[in-house]
Amino acid sequence: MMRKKRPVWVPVVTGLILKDSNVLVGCRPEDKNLSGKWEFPGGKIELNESPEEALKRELREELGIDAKIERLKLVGTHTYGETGILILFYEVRYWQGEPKAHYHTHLKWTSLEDLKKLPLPEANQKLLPQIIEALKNE
Ligand code: DGT
Repeated sequence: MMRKKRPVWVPVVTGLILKDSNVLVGCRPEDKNLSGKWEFPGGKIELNESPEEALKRELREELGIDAKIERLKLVGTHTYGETGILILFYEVRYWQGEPKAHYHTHLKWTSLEDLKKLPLPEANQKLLPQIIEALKNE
């Protein structure tokens, strides 16, 4: 009997890092999938990590900051080919250190208006109205 293939889901955490009314985005490096797209810093949750621990680690590795991970603002799903991603967006308003591009090619602080004009990963593009709504209420 044919068995149905088990779907593959990848859990991803990202930070909505806020300063005044701007949010921090980073441009994905050349050698990665989705290169040249502007994303919210973050990455995959490793085994034995809580989502908050994973995001704290990613923000340390990618930006060199020690961040306080606050509320879960939004959760979304997206499918890239055969793989599903479950993406969790956390609010980050406080951190120590100055964000530096250790992983991304560039970082920038962008207004919600300008966020709409940037090339974003499909998963973010799709959720943009909800992301903007979540950030507006800050
Ligand atoms: P790797 O090299 O296997 O660790 O994977 P990367 O570096 O391509 O991906 P990583 O660790 O940033 O994982 C995030 C995955 O989620 C990646 O496939 C891209 C996708 N993604 C979609 N939207 C976003 C976003 O806003 N931020 C981040 N960090 N990833 C996003």
